[in-house]
Amino acid sequence: MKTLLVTGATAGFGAAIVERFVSSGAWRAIATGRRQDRLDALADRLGRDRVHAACFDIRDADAMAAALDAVPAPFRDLDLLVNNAGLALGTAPAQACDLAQWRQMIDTNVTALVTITHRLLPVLIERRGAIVNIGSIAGVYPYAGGNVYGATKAFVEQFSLNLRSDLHGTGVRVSVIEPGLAETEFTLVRNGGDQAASDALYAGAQPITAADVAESTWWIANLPPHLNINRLEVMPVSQSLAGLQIDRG
Ligand code: NDP
Ligand code: 8X3
Repeated sequence: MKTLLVTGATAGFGAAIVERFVSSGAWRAIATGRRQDRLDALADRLGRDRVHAACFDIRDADAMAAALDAVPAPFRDLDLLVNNAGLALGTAPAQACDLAQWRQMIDTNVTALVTITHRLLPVLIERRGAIVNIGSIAGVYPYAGGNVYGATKAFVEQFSLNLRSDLHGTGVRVSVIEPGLAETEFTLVRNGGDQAASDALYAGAQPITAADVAESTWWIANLPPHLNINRLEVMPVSQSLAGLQIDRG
């Protein structure tokens, strides 16, 4: 049996990834996030012998280290790290943004991601494992209101590609998945809990589902070991790119 660790497994992509892998019967999972009740529900549903719940705020490096030190033996031989925990806060133009929200996105999407990766690289190298980072189309294509969120995801893309170079010869695979419009709690969080705004964004759009991202992750992780997906960009059919803007004022 193989083991994966999924950050941000209390909702959205992360919960679906844990479900997809553990339900296969071939994987056990360490599931992380801040909401203990949701981690408990996931572990109870899929089996405590198959899901280890590790509750911590990923921005708190000491709490992260303590939680990883406390992982029980069967879950310690890590084969796959899925760096998924992350968030966007706000859609205002840069000049109207709250600096605290910018810092929270950087602390979560960038600093915490590199901290947990740094901590787990030795075991991943030892086991010739894999890393799947969840980036975003927002890290590739700019849009108004994307400012720091998009920049954090651009970091995730380049960090993933650079990790591949550094891990050359170790057998460790590194991939970044870059989804477009996907219905999870993402927009609820981004808009400060405004469910109507979230519903309005996804209405009629047939967005990507969490299960779709879980399936992409499963595909990447289960390819023959001589193959590496460097970067996988996925959009719903309903979403495409539009042009540049010109100010004639
Ligand atoms: P959700 O809001 O549904 O899930 C986000 C997860 O991140 C939750 O489990 C949450 O756990 C966790 N998380 C956030 N902050 C912290 C923290 N400080 N400590 C620990 N865990 C944290 O969103 P998605 O599933 O959509 O997002 C998953 C990833 O996918 C993110 O990186 C996001 O940027 C990215 N993404 C999302 C897209 C979308 O349109 N939905 C598209 C492209 C990329 P908890 O709150 O319990 O701590
Ligand atoms: C989430 C996708 O387009 O809402 O990363 O920024 S988008």
